[in-house]
Amino acid sequence: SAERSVVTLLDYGAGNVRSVRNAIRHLGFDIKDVQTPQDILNADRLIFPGVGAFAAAMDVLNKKGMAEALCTYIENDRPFLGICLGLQLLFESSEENGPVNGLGLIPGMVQRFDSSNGFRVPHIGWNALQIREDSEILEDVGNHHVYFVHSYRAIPSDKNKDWISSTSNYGDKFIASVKRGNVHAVQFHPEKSGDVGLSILRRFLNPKSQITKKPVEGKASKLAKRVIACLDVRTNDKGDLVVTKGDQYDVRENTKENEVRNLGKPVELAGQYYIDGADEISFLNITGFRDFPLGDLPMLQVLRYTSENVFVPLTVGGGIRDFTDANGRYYSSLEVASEYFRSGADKISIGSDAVYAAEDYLRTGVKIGKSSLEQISRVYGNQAVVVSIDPRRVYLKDPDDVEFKAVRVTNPGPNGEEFAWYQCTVNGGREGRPIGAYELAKAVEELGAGEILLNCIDCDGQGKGFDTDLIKLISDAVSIPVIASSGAGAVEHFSEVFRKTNASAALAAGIFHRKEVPIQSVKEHLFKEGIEVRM
Ligand code: 1PR
Repeated sequence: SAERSVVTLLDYGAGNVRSVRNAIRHLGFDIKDVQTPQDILNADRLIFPGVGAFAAAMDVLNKKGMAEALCTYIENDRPFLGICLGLQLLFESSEENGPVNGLGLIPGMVQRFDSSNGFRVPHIGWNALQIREDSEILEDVGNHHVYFVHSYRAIPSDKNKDWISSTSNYGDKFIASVKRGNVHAVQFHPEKSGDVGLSILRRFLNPKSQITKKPVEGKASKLAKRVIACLDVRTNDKGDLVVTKGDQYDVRENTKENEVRNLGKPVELAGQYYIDGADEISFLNITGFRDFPLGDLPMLQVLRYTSENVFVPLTVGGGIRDFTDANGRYYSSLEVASEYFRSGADKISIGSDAVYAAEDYLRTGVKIGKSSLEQISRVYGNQAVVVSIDPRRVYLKDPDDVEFKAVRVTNPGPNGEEFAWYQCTVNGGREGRPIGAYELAKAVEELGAGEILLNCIDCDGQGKGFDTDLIKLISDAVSIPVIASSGAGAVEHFSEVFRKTNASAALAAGIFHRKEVPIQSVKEHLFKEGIEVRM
């Protein structure tokens, strides 16, 4: 067979570029890694997926002599594709921990999104583009959405307008991609944008496949509401890793044997949900709190295999905390998270350990910086850290009966109680803690969480709809995205949660596993209801 073509990848080791590698390989290309500045100059085709913080990236590029090589390569109009920070670094400067100078090839400063007008930062999710003519690699995008995750962006101006190949809207209009000659860069993640993203990469890798088609003149776009498929994963009694699903967190069958409910194989199901149009996939290692996850190699394998064929964001949670094993070897939560990232996760999700961190923070008023949440968010950025909240509803006659934030509930409690507070739990709902979901959400936002996965034990597996009282409470309290979870039973539950609350995404498990409601039907329903979704 013909030799596979080679693409050069600039990975300066500051973070996870596994998904870019997977996408390149999936498209049939081999990867040559840049080791020296000369490798940049010798490249036929260079992909630069920037990760981490702007200043740190510039530092590495300067120290390794790669900044100059990159400028020369780009100024010589050699085929280049920058991704995310790989676009931002082309600009003159960034205000991220700065101002810090960039490569200075494109006029303008990269600035933080303005969150003052209610737009949540980071900008996480699927947005459509307004594409200019001659964008070449964006030809197939049309009105499709692509996946963004960033807190900083460059703004179009007279000085940089010749570079702009597409813009998008989030609060204001920002630069979604640039192009000049053979040089391209995109703010979004083609490697996480499903088929549309793969086609962008394919066009860059295979310029011969380019036919100059007129791009669709897009309209101003809104961030799409995401539909997430969640796989609760654990080892069953036979020792196999299975997708399971609880009823109010109880995952054992109601039989004499009491076996763990088995709804399928994790890699297969995740692959199916990707094909079915899930905007994101979450794996929760639900016994991670007691079984050390790095001992749980099958879970890491699940991530590795899944990320080879699934090109939407993957989140993994369960067991992220400091741990000392039976031999006395100590593992930091950061090591656990790093292993998850290396195996293909885009985000990690922290449950129990975030509750303890929030309790400490609220008690002392001091951010120690040592919690798993703070450490992982410092190293990987807050967009990579989700906090999973597992609250249980506690009804109240009088909201002043507790020191925690209570709400008036839509459906009164068993004794006619009109109020409730939402008590956080740890260890898969087994232990209630002295902190409410509201207090926890606000604390973890301050500690560096980039997103909240909001479950509700009472609703889990019931199919009666999301707890919109809870979701409204939390999504109004924080300015990071909130994922509504637990209780979806019909397509109408999704439109209801988006209409009644400020949730950015809705997650479901049971209805997808049992094939009661396909993801596509959820999307079609939302679309019909006038809610922006990725089709
Ligand atoms: O505490 O950091 O080790 O994280 C443990 C993680 O595992 C947490 O994210 C916690 O939510 C999750 N978890 C622990 N035990 C269970 C259980 O079910 N016994 N699952 C569990 C949480 C909730 C959702 C579920 C939605 C939607 N499951 O993941 O998918 O409720 O379900 P539905 O659509 O069927 O209603 P740590």
